Amino acid sequence: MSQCARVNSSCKRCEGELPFEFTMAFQPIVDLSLAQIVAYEALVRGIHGESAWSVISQVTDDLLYRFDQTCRVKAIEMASALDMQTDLSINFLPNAVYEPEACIQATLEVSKRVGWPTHRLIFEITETERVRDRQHLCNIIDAYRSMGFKTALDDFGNGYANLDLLTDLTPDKLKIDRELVMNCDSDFRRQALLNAIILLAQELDTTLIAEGVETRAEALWLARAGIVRQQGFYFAKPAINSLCPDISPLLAELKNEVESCSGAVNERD
Ligand SMILES: [Ca+2]
Repeated sequence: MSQCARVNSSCKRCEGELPFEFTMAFQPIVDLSLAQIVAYEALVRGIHGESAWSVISQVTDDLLYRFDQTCRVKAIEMASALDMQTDLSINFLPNAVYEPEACIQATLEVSKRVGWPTHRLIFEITETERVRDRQHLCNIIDAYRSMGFKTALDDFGNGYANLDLLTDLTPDKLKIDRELVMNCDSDFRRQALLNAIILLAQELDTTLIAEGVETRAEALWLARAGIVRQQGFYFAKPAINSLCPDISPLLAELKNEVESCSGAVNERD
């Protein structure tokens, strides 16, 4: 698993042209306690705005490493060109990394070239259900942390339980899947689960991010429960090769609404 194909500083697994083109869209992650955008997630898209799937379906096993590397480089180059001032969150497939130290070289090189500080990079660990070698994943996370990157566990609570990964891993952030977020303002079962996850995150000292927030009611319930970092269509859709329009009035309004409600609760106490 750990044999790197890098020979004389080039890697035959991950270097070379891909036989298809793609671009990146960026979707903001907001913090409602700050009323600010704190990060953008880079999402793969076709060059004419086609879905992520239309691109990813062309990635054969042979191209996996090259594709993963190209995504990182493209995301950092584009974020820099757009003058993004926040963190940048990049999805990564643990199975596309052989040797963390070697496979990160292209990322480090492009970060240096465009002047993107490594502490402003977050790697979202996706498709954890396909990770067969748990130790390999732990090694990647440890190596990334020692290099100054932040890590997030993606799609938490969806389908394959990745709850058990937390026995071995401590990511900086947990991204709660839309599956748990939808209708959280009115669904008491989801509220019970989310409240349990909030306690878990406090114990493990990890930051929660709710994904797939689509309504104001969901955003407010989550923020009042303590999940102030959120992402979803309610705030902004992913924008191809651009940052989202100014949403600061919306964020300020939500912050006020959350705070006025907490004040009311405190007064009752
Ligand atoms: Ca993600």
